[in-house]
Amino acid sequence: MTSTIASPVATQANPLAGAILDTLIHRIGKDAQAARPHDWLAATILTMRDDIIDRWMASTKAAHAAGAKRVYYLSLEFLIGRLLRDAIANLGRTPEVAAALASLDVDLAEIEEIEPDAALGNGGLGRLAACFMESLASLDLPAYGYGIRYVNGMFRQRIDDGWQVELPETWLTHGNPWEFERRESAYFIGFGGEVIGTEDGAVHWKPAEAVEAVAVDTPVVGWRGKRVNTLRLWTARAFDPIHLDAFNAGDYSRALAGQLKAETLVRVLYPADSNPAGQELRLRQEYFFSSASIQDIVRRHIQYFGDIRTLPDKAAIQLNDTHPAVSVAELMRLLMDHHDVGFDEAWKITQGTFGYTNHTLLPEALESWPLPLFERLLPRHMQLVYQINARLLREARKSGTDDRAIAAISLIDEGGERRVRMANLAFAGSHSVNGVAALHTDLMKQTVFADLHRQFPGRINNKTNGITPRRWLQECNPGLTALIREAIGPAFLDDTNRLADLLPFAEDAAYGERFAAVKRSNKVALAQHLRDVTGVRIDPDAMFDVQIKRIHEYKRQLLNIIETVALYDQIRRHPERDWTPRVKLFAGKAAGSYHNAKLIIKLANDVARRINADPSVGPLLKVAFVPNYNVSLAEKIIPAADLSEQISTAGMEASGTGNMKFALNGALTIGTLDGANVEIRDHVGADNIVIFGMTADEVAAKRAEGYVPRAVIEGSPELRQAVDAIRNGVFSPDDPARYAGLMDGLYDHDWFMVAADFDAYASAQREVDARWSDRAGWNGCVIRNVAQMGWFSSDRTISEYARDIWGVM
Ligand code: 26Q
Repeated sequence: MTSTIASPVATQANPLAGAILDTLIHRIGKDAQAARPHDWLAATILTMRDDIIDRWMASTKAAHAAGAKRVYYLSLEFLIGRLLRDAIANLGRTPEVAAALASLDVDLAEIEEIEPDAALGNGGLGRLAACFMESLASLDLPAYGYGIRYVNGMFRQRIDDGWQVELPETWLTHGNPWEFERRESAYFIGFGGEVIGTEDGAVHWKPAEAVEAVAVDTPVVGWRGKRVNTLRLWTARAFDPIHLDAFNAGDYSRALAGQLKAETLVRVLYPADSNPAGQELRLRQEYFFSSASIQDIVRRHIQYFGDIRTLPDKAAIQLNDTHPAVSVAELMRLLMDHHDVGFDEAWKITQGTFGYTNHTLLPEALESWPLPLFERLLPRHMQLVYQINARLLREARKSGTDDRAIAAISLIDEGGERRVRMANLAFAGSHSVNGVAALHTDLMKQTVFADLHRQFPGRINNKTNGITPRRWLQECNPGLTALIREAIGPAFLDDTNRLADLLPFAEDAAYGERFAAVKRSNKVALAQHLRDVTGVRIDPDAMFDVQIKRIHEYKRQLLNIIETVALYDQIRRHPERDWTPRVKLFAGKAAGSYHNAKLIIKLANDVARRINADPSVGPLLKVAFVPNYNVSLAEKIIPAADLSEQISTAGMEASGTGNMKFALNGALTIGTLDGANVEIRDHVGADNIVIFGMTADEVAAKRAEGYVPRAVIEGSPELRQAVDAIRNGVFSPDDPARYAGLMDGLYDHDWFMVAADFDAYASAQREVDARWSDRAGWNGCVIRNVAQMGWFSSDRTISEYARDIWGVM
C-alpha cells in the first residue's frame, strides 16, 4: 500500500476508484498520500455502503408496502466477523472493487485483513445467529436481528508460556463505518423499584433506576444483494449524562455515576458458554436488550398496523436460547399495563408471537435466576411470572398431571434456594420450541423437557442447524469454489443442493488431483500464517488434523491430546513403520473462570513444545495451538483442513456447526454419533465419514450401570502409558505435578468418558491413516463430502423456520 497519488486519468477511467478517492478526501479527511491502510478501509466501506443504503431503504419500503410479517431474531450474541468481503461478494462487486483499489495502488486483500473481527459472541450460538441473518436476507425475508452492541466483545486470547491470557478486544478503536446510530429510536429501560396498584385495578411499575437504550443499526446484505436487512444492536445511555449539582460540589464520581452505570451494561460480553455465573449484571443485560427490542417491535407494529391484537399475524419473535426469555414477561407487561389487554388475551398473543430455540442440554448451562434477585430487579415481571405459572400449573393439574411432573413444569424451581427457570418460561410462552439437530431434539423430549413435552405434545420440533455457503465456501475458499464451478457450472451458488452434480467427479482421478492441489495451496497459506504467529513450521504435504472450537471438557480436546501423546510414543517405539505425517492443530478459547479448560490449553502447548523439539519424530508429527481463535481465523484454517475432529461425548453437543464447515470444504470427519454428525453421516454416506465410539444411549447406559474408568485405563496399555506420562510430568518438567489433578479426574470419574472411547478413537485414527495412503480414494471421499453437504446450508434451515414456525413462507 504505497501512497502514490492516484492519477486523475486512473480515476476517470474507473469511476469506482474516483468515488473511493472522493470518500477518502471528503469523509475521512485524508488525501491519497496521507492515507493509511485503515483510512483506505474506511473509505472503501463508506463507498460500498452508499450502494447498500439504497437497497436497504428499498427493502424496508417494500416490506412496509406489502404489509409483510416480519421476523425478529433476538440473540445476546451475533458473531458476525468481518463484513467487507462478505458485503461486496454478496453484491457481486468483488472484481470491480479489487480493480478500483488496484488503480489506487491499494490491495483489497490487504485492507480486508485489517478490518476488525466483530466478535459479539462466544461460539456456535452466536455464529449461528450471524449465518441466519445472512440467510434471511438472501431468502428475501424481512427480518431484524436484535442484540447488544458490546464495546468489548469476546476477549482476545494471548498464549504466554502456554497459558491463556485474556485481553480486552477493542474492535471499535478505529470507529465502525458500518453502523448507524439511531438517536430517534431510544427507549426507557427501568430496573428495580416497586409496583403500585391503582384504584381502577390497573398496575403501575415505578422503577428506581433507568437507562436509555439507543439503537445502532448495521446493514446485512443478502446473496446477490437481493435484500438488505437490519441488525439492530442496543447501546446504553444515562438520561442525565451528568449530575450538575454533584459536579459543582466537586463530587465528580457521583456526577458521572449514571453514565458509568449505563456504559457498564453494554461493556462486556459474558465469555462463558456454559456454567452461567448468575451475576446480576448479566440479568440486567438480558432485560435491557429484551425490553428495548420488545418496545421497538410493539412500537413498529402499532405504527404500521394500528392494533396490537394482530401482533402474531405480523411479527414472529425467535428467542435464541433463554438469554432473551424475559421478553415473554416483558411483552405481557406491555400488553397488560400499557395496552390494556387482559391476561388471557395477552397470553394468547404472546404465545402466538414467540418461538424458542434450545441449544444445550447440559444441566449446568440451563439458566435460572435466584428469585430474590429477579424480584428486586424486575418486580412487575416477577408478578407476571407468578401469574403465568399459576395458569400453567392449574391447567396441568386439570389434565391429571402428578406432583412430580407439576414440580418439573413449574416456572419456579422449589428445590433449595428458589429460582426462576428461564427455559420453562420460554417454553410456556412460545408456540414452538425447537432443538438444533435431530438427536438433540429427541433428547430434549426424553430428558430436560420430558414433562413439558407431555403437557404440550407437538410443541417441540427439530430444525437442524446450517451454515451460510457464502461465507463458508465461496468467500473463504475461492479456489475450491472456482474448481467446483468449472465442473458443474454456477447453479450451486444459488442452490447448494446442486453441489450433488459434483458426485460423478468423485470418480475422476484427474479431477481429484486438482481438488488436492487446491487443498494444498490453502495449506501452504495456512502454514505461512502459522509460521508468522507461532514460529512452528509445518509441512503442507502432511495431513492437517484440526480441532478448533471452544475449549470444553465435553468436546474432549483431552481425548485428542492423549491420543497424540500415544501416537508420539508409538512413533518413537516403531520408527520403522510407515507412519502418516500429521500436523495436529488446535485452537479455541476457554472461559476465564473454567480451570480445567485453561489447563487443557496449557497441556496442548506443553505437548506441542516437547513433540516439536524431538528430532526422533521429526516431520512425522507436529502439534500447534493457534492463538486467538475467531471467525477470521476459522476462515483460514477450515479450507486447509484434511481431517475434522468432532469427537464430543455422544449426547452432549447439541449440533455443532464447525463440523458442517469442514465437510463442505473437503475435509474428512472423524467423529462420534453426536449432534449433527449423525445427519452428516446420513447425507455423505457412512463410507465417507469415520465414526467411532459410544452412542448417546450407550453413554447413558454406562453412566447408569456405574462406569469405572480406572479399570478401562488399566486395561488399555496405550492409554495408560499416555495418561501416566502426562500425569508424571513428562510434558511439564518445570512443574511435574501440573496435570496430576486433571489425570486423576480421568481415573476417578471421567465424566466425559474419554477413557471409555479411547481405544475406539485410536483405531479410528489408524483407519484414517490407511485411507490417507490411498490418495485417489481420499480425494474421491472428500469430493463426495462436498457434493452431499448442500442440505446443511442455513438457507435450508431458515426456510424450515419460515414455513413451520414463523409462517412467512
Ligand atoms: C448464559 C448465561 C450467562 C452467561 C452465559 C450464558 C451462555 C452464553 C453462551 C450460555 C450458553 C452460550 C452458548 C451456547 C452455544 O454456543 N451453544 C452451541 O450452539 C450451537 C448452535 O446451535 C450448537 O451447534 C452447539 O452444539 C452448541 O454447543
